[in-house]
Amino acid sequence: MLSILRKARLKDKEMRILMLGLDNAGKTTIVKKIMNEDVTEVSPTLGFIIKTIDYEGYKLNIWDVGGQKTLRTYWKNYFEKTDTLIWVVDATDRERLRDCRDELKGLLVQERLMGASLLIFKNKSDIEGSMTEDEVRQGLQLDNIRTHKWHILPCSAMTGFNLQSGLQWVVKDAKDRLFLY
Ligand SMILES: Nc1nc2c(ncn2[C@@H]2O[C@H](COP(=O)(O)OP(=O)(O)O)[C@@H](O)[C@H]2O)c(=O)[nH]1
Ligand SMILES: [Mg+2]
Repeated sequence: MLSILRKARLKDKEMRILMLGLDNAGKTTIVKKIMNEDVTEVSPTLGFIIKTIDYEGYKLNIWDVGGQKTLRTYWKNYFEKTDTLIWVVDATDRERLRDCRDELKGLLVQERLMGASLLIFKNKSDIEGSMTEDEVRQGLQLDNIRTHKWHILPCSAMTGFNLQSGLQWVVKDAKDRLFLY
């Protein structure tokens, strides 16, 4: 049933994208940069922000939800009908990579996220000495993921590097799924 509804919405070219990650990963900055907004002043997200982006004829509704530890218990309120989960990783935050992995693992067992594809943004790639794609891939144990179609992309919310490629993957994946079901 859910997958039928999902497909109906994909046919309407409307997608629900849930952007999650630890606090300070750069989620809000990514959304702002995509929207061409000023990224010099971003304050921590306490609740959530929804932004709609028109991309290649698709209407992408992006839910940017606060990632502080105290807010993570509320993430579950946003799972329903998610087409794509964008997991944002701060590539400079080696100390919390394990925490980051555990939170992601916790999401991937959620029944209501089962049909969603997963895009991992390795953000802050503009910062020298930040983790490589391999480090993040291994740290998050991405190769063990069997439940979701996933893809990792290095990006920078500051320079805008690869943000469009990320959206491109999201939309391409949605198109592919229309043929799969
Ligand atoms: N250098 C650099 N800094 C970033 C990048 N993305 C975010 N930041 C900074 O990281 C901090 C947290 O960003 P924010 O978007 O609030 O993270 P959120 O908690 O995940 O929404 C801010 O000071 C941003 O300016 C990036 O790609 N490169
Ligand atoms: Mg935020």
